[in-house]
Amino acid sequence: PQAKLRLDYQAPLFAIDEVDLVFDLQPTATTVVSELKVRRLGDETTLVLDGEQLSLVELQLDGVELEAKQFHATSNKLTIFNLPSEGTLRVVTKLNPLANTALEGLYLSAGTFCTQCEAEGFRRITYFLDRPDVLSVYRTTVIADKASYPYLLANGNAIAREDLGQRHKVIWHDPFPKPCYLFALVAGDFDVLRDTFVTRDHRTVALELFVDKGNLPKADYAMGALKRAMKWDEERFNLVYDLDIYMIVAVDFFNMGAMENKGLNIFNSKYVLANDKTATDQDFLNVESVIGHEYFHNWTGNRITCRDWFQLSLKEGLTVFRDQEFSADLGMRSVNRIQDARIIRTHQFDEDSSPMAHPIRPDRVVEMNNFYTVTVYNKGAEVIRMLHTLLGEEGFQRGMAMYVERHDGQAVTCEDFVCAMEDANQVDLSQFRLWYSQAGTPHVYVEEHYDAEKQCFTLDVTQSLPATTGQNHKLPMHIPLRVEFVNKAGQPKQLNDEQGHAVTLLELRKARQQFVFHGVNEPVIAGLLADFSAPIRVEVQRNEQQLLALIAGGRDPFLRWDAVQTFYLQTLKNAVALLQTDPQLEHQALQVPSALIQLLQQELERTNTDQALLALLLQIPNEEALSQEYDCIPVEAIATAVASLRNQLAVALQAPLLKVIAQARNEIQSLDSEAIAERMLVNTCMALLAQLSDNDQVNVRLQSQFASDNMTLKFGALQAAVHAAHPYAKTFLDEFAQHWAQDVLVMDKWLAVQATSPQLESVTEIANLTGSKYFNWQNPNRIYALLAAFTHNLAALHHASGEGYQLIVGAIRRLNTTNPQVASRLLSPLLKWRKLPTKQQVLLKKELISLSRLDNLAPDLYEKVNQTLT
Ligand code: BAL
Ligand code: ZN
Repeated sequence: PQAKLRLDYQAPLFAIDEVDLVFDLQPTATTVVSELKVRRLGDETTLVLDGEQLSLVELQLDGVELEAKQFHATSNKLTIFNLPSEGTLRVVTKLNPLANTALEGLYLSAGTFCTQCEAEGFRRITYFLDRPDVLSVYRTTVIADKASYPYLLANGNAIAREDLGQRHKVIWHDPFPKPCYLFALVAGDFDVLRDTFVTRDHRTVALELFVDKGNLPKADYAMGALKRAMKWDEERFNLVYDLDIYMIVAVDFFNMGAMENKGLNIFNSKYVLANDKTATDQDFLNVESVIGHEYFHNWTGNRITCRDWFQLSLKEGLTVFRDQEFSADLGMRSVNRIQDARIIRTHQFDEDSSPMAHPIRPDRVVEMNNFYTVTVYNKGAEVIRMLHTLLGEEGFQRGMAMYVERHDGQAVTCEDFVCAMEDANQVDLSQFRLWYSQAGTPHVYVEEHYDAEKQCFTLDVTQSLPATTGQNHKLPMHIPLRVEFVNKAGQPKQLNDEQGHAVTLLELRKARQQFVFHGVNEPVIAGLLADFSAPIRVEVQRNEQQLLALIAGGRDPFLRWDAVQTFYLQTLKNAVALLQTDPQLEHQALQVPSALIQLLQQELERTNTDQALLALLLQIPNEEALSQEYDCIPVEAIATAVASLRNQLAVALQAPLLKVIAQARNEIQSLDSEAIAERMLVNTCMALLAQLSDNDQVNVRLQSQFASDNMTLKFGALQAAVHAAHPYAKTFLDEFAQHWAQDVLVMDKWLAVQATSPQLESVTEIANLTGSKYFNWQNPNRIYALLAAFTHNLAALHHASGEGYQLIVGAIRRLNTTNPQVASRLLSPLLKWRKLPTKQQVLLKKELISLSRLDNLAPDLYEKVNQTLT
């Protein structure tokens, strides 16, 4: 496969102004008739259309069949010679949707016809200029059997319906020009939840939510979330919905989370279906954020789209930022912020240090599907957030308004976005643009000095950016560093600039920079990176007293949480160091500082603490997070150290942990922030306590929590028991399976809880689960729940037997031809083989080499394997 380069971009040579599609849907032989109004944009007369695995049935230009010498067709390309300046092409292709297991293009799964066209799936439906900068107005006719497919849907508004006897037909028209990746079609049988939304300009929009028969009771929450998102976007971003109808269809077989097709979103059912019997609080929050995300794309993605796929973060980074703000405005802002930071630190930093490291705007791509990454999405959102921090809400919204005014209806670049922000605010963002082009995680080293005589406090700041694949030399970045200060006694302290204003934001721009504060009458400690103001690593020496002062006096919740995390990490790293010198030490290697225990005790006893924040404070870094601290990952020592810390905290804190659980009010039906926070705390406490299986009080509590009707609590008890290898674990697992056997989404939790257990006894248990009736190799959700979850189980994946590698590489081989996109997601955690101990390196490299030699290796896998082995 050939790589494409960002800098090779060339504007399209032809426009396709109108597209008229007719789908005659049959499970194994669907006919697609496509009429394209094509217009030459320059002198070029040879038109090359993209295709993938297509078979051409008919080809006409302006009603006349083309002769053999006038075109050349392969399954992947259709070349037409001597095109006039304008003309109508009629292209007929035949597809087998039932055989389409890759779930890209048009496929039939679980009795539903469904499409997925982003990034390059439309070319699997018909020959086309499959690139996001070709915008067309679509008319789509769908014809199918009436009994099996009563609902025939496509983008835009339904403009005609016709009964054809056994079959029927619906014609849709979408007035907004769009790229083909936003095309969608669905045909199936559903229950429909209907509602309306009145826009602020008093238009009534019909809202329709399509779910599998019998699932209506699980659809209300998603509908509510959609209405909240529509209102929020009007109020906070001044963006109003444009069509008369907004449809969402939930399907069971879907590679991604959801897809923002114009007017017809297609969702993975796990981000729609939720009620309190089946969904955890986290599931509800995910539904709300994904519903919001896809809705927000209507402006940031659909009305203004990407010029080329290298610009993916233009719409994704911005839309993730928007969905994060939506969730924060409606829910628990500080908790969300900590969770966002955790994703960046654990997963995005990991990607940055892997052979697939790329900037948020990549320069080189073999398979576009490989770039729907935590870097493009989540780091992309952090880059937008930094702009927001630098410009403020008002300035940012001024920039947004200018971006929309300038580019509505266009396909544009990240550069266009930055220019709008710059022009609207009269600022120079030249250096800030490096966030789009330089890959990797900036390291910022800070030293503090206090001069009592001069009453002067100084921060010496050095930044560096490690080399990444293809980028050896980097320039200093423009980094917004939010700060606050405390004194040694743990009291907040205000430091002023020369004008007497409190300093809350430092802008780093140079490789070395000094910030000097005068009139500081006592030594202070800087809380650095408040609100996680940049996706960077900050390194500063902190002793116990300083950490305690920051925890006591910090006002920013992220800073307080981060100080506790540092405390945990220092403790764990000390233990790992001891274990590396003497592995026999086992659990005695870990000395939990008494100050840490005391601190947690105090937090548990404070009556006015935010319960969600307390829960986060009590969650120790997991094995994956700790592994980020090492260039060579000591797999076994990490697992031992983390297990030991968990255990010792449970022993030391058992009384206050039990008290918290006993005091819980258990308003199990409520989804307000307080009720969610309480359940978060109860589950966190139980996760620790479940390790004390000889404590009767714990066992009684564990059992009664598992008996709860609320899924958050029930699943919390199940996870606590399984992950602690509590004697109840097996009974709970059996009971859970018996009760929920019919609900695949609930059973995904059952698969995942086993795959992620730090106490997993052998990889064979997971291998055996691939043979259970709850698993299905055709369904991405099952594969993510069991196998992708397993790839994040550090100790099990990297077990020295190599069985973890065999399991995952075996799965990748199997999926290579059936669903390469899913296969490729399983591969990512294996790319960091060079950071493993020698024994694991040898085993994993062998598996990767054998994978690289596979016949028909999909481009998705080729790109990653090649990158990691060279
Ligand atoms: N555009 C792909 C799915 C999403 O990010 O919304
Ligand atoms: Zn998106």
